[in-house]
Amino acid sequence: MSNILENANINPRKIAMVGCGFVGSTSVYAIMQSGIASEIVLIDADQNRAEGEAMDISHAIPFSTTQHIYAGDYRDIKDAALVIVTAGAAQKPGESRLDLVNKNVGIFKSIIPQIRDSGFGGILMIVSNPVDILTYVAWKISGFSKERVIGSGTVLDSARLKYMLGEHLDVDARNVHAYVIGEHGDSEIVAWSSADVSGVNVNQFCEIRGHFQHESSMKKIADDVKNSAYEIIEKKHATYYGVASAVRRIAEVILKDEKSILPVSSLMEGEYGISDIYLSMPAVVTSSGVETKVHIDLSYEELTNLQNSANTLKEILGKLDL
Ligand code: 6V0
Repeated sequence: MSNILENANINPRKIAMVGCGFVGSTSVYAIMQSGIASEIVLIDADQNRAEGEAMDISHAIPFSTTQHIYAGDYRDIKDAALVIVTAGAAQKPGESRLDLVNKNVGIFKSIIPQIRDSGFGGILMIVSNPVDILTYVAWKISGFSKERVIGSGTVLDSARLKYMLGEHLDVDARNVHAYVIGEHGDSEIVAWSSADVSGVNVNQFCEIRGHFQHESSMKKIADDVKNSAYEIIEKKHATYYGVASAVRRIAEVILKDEKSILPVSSLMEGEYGISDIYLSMPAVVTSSGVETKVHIDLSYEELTNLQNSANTLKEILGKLDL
């Protein structure tokens, strides 16, 4: 696959953020601190918000590396390597991600044509919820190739899983290799059968650390991962630090062409018997977007749950007027 970001019309270190609320602004802050971008443009329906966030974040530049951060509009994204969309309504306490669908599809019908018509040629990353549905909507409306349109998917959920497993096993979370796959939402699945800690099967590692109640522990950890957004929203009305770090990591992999494996949301084309829907499964991510899906072995129960997750999303997609 040719490297999209080698196109002479693209600045390979330029990022645009569409939506500068909690998630957008925190993600820009995380990206600014990492120093991976040389230019970040902030776009929001509330121009004052974009200007205020750009000013505030710019004042931290002397503590990072030189970069240009400013509020702009869709004319500024033509040469961006990466456009990230976090615009839209967020969950209120008690609301599921899927409850947001109609509001945010309406917002996407206004945003995505403007991104397409700007002449933008880079990678489009969707973060707004329900992320799998909205990534599919963005792909359809934009007409971009499937590789160029990705969702942040279960990168955040997988980080939550690694963190919680790390705590449970009293081991560095970076040595835990485990994925949440499927929908970023209520039907997500922990792929336990492929989970390991530095090459040691997760159940074996649990026993090394003195834990023997595998079934109840796995159920509790999977439930805690799934419910953590609800709990955080109940307590502080939004979640943004975790997702901003996930967005920063995906952006870094794309801009640096790292070829890292991340569970981003990508178009399913027959994998596990699922097609024509965006879902998360591990994939090799490069500066051209999703390059190769990484097929992990699933148990019968995990596979059935993944197919049910796909059916839930397909039902919702079927009701949308695209
Ligand atoms: P927020 O703080 O309300 O920010 C949303 C921003 O979008 C506001 O600044 C709005 O002005 C702006 N906006 C609305 N309509 C438009 C438009 N047409 N064009 C440009 N800007 C617009 O919400 P928050 O930042 O908390 O959440 C944003 C989205 O991210 C929501 O859909 C969340 O559900 C979603 N999240 C996704 C996560 C993930 O892992 N994928 C995690 C957390 C939140």
